[in-house]
Amino acid sequence: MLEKVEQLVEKVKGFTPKSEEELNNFRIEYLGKKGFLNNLFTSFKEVPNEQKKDFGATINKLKQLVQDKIEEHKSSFETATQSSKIDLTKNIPSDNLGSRHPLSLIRNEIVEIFNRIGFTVSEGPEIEDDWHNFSALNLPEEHPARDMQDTFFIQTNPDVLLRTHTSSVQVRHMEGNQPPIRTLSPGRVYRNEAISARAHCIFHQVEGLYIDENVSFADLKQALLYFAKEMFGEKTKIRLRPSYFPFTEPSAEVDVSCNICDSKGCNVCKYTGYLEILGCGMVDPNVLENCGIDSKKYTGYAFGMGIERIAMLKYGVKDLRLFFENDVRFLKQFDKSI
Ligand code: 2NL
Repeated sequence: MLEKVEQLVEKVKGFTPKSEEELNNFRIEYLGKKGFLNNLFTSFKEVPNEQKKDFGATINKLKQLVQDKIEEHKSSFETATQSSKIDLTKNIPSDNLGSRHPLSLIRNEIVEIFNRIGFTVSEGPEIEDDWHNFSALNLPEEHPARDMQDTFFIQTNPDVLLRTHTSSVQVRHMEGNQPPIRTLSPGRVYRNEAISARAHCIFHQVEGLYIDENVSFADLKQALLYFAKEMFGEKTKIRLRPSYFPFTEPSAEVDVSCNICDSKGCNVCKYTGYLEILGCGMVDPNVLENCGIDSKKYTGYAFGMGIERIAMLKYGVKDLRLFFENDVRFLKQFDKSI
């Protein structure tokens, strides 16, 4: 009899359930009403008195072992069943996801539009030297943009500054590549300006540059008309006004028809029917020569626009400072894709 109980002890020790069901059967087999332990306790009466002590101790040991076994494996099956209940294909709630910044959305849109006519993005440093930011671009020594008042210089070295436009990236691109060149340089730029609803000391630009043989002002106009229609709608018209930039000749400022009032005049376009969106021109031959490009063989056009300005027009944002405050209630209104 005692031998039989000891055999059961060994059996329990070696038992490892592979499933919850197996563990459950094990529990019933040992601890159930008609299980081994109940039967053993019943037959306890029949055990001779001198063996009762050993017999009792062994049954108790067996019972303890069975309970420990159940306890040990119960928890592992519980966690397994819990994780198998998690639906890994289920969509997670989207409420706490971030959204793309409106300036990034506009930049991406501009980049995509120009990608479609062969422009590719080039990038460059935000900390620049005088050559790439000013001299190569035909900016004369006495030009106000070079003034301490307008440019952030790093420490006291006048040759280390924060770029005031992304033209510096295009200068670098021309220095390293020969035409045909079709490049787009989006990026952050810095100007020492008082912060207001219309100006900020940090803002964002996209500049474009196209250089090849026989590039004309008509090519520029056509590319910008295509851009305006893609960005503001098929019905959009453009208007070019003569202007001046040190790095282009001739130069122009470009307006798009106001699609809020259908060019009839409203407070957004200040009753002019048009909104200014960018500056452009034919690259000055001096700039081409400064960058190692033969100005007798090649001509090119360039343009530059402020991303904040386009975003304000497109989204009807009245104060530019909102783009820099990163208030999620503001930011969440723009990106509907995530
Ligand atoms: C504006 C006007 C402009 C350019 C940028 C450029 C670049 C090179 C050579 C010549 Cl490398 N021009 N860029 C030309 C005309 C206007 O930007 O209002 N930007 C916000």
